[in-house]
Amino acid sequence: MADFAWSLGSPSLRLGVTGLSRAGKTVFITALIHNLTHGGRLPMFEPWRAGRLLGADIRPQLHPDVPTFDYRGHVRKLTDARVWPDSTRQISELRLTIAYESATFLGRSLGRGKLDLDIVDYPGEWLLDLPLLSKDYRAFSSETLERGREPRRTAIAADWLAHTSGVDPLGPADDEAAGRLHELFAAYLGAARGGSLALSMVPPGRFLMPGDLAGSPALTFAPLDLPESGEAPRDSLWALMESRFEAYKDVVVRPFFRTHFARLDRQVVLVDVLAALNGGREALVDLEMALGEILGCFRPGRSSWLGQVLTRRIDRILFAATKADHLHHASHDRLELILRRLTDRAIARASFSGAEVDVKALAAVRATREATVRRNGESLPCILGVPQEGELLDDHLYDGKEEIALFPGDLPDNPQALFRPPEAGEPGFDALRFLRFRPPPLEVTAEGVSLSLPHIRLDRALDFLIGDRLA
Ligand SMILES: Nc1nc2c(ncn2[C@@H]2O[C@H](COP(=O)(O)OP(=O)(O)OP(=O)(O)O)[C@@H](O)[C@H]2O)c(=O)[nH]1
Ligand SMILES: [Mg+2]
Repeated sequence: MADFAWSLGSPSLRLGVTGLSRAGKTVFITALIHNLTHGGRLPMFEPWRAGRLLGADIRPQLHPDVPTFDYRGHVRKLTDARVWPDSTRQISELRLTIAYESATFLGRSLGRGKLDLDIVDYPGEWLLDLPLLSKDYRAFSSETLERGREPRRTAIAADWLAHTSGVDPLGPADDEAAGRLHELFAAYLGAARGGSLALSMVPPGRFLMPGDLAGSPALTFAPLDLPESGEAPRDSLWALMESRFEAYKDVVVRPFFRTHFARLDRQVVLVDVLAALNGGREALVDLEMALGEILGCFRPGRSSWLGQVLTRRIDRILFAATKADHLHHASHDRLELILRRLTDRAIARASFSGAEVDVKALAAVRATREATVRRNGESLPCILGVPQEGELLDDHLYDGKEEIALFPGDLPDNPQALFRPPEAGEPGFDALRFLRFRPPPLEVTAEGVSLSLPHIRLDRALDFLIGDRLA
């Protein structure tokens, strides 16, 4: 009923901005709003090119009990302090009302067109919980322990695994024991996500970003080494952990997805391919697995929980490799190819029936410029920018002030090469190095007007995601 009543208002479009943590969701949403409200340069966005875009305003969002996306705060940080927004800790929402002139005679005769664009921002870690919904505690435990025993994870998982193997699942339901196990497990997840490993498969997501639920029983569980068969005896540690795992799904995970994902019309899936490339082959394979599991949950129909909950059909999905400004534009096609390779299987398996799918490399905020540098008689396509304070390259620590020209390395023509060990003579991952740059200074015109945030292909993304709804 609510959905029906809602659809009676002015035309609206709910855009899902999906992505793992640090993929670039908050920056993407901020840049999108900034460009639409500040007359950004969007030549590949048809309504802009045709001069039909009349303006955009931020309006109160749909859910009165959800915080408003702190657009102004984020812009201030980006443009005044030239620092990126902090990692998102809670959900927020925003409605942007876009005014346009219709492209058709009939449309124009009906007056100005209006589209309400609803966007939600949330901590990317929470997305990792979607695949948990189809798993029971036994499956969660065995998968998680198995993953922890993989060679790349052994060093960081050692303490937690050693402690787990000394715990008897059939022992008494001891709250303190559960707490200790949880602590070690959460520390392991944090280490897998952070540091140089940059792994993606680190559920449950709220363990990394608990928000105000920190310390609650629903967030105080961990996997156990369970007997091959049988059920949890009453009052056992196993039963306690199992009930908390189920509570986590029921009271934490499902309500979030039901409220904020069920009505999506369009979706942009942001993927930080470059961070995975920095992390090496294992990080890339891990990212592929995480994307596969998550996208599988969007499969329409009865076979997945989310599929049953989706009340609208998502008819367009854009997969975007973010932060393309870390590369010279000559490499953007290759970046797109890698993303295609990363998501191909997931897209095929999820069979987004009928949805139009596109893949693009973009930068919501372009932090670099391009230059060609000659070195040893060779021309290298470089990028110019100010590395963030604390970035390290070849033992040089950057102070956040110095501008440099960087040749980040060549991406392979054939993305397949990244997913298997390199052959003789082939450059490995080590040849690639991406630094994080500070947001760019805003250009000011001779009249003293500051221009909107520069971007790469944000206009194409907009055209695909909402262009047809402004026709
Ligand atoms: N150069 C460049 N860096 C970007 C861009 N977008 C994001 N980044 C970098 O990526 C980081 C993460 O971006 P966010 O938008 O905060 O990522 P998020 O998906 O909201 O992350 P969570 O809130 O942790 O889920 C930023 O701090 C920037 O360092 C971009 O367009 N260009
Ligand atoms: Mg964020």
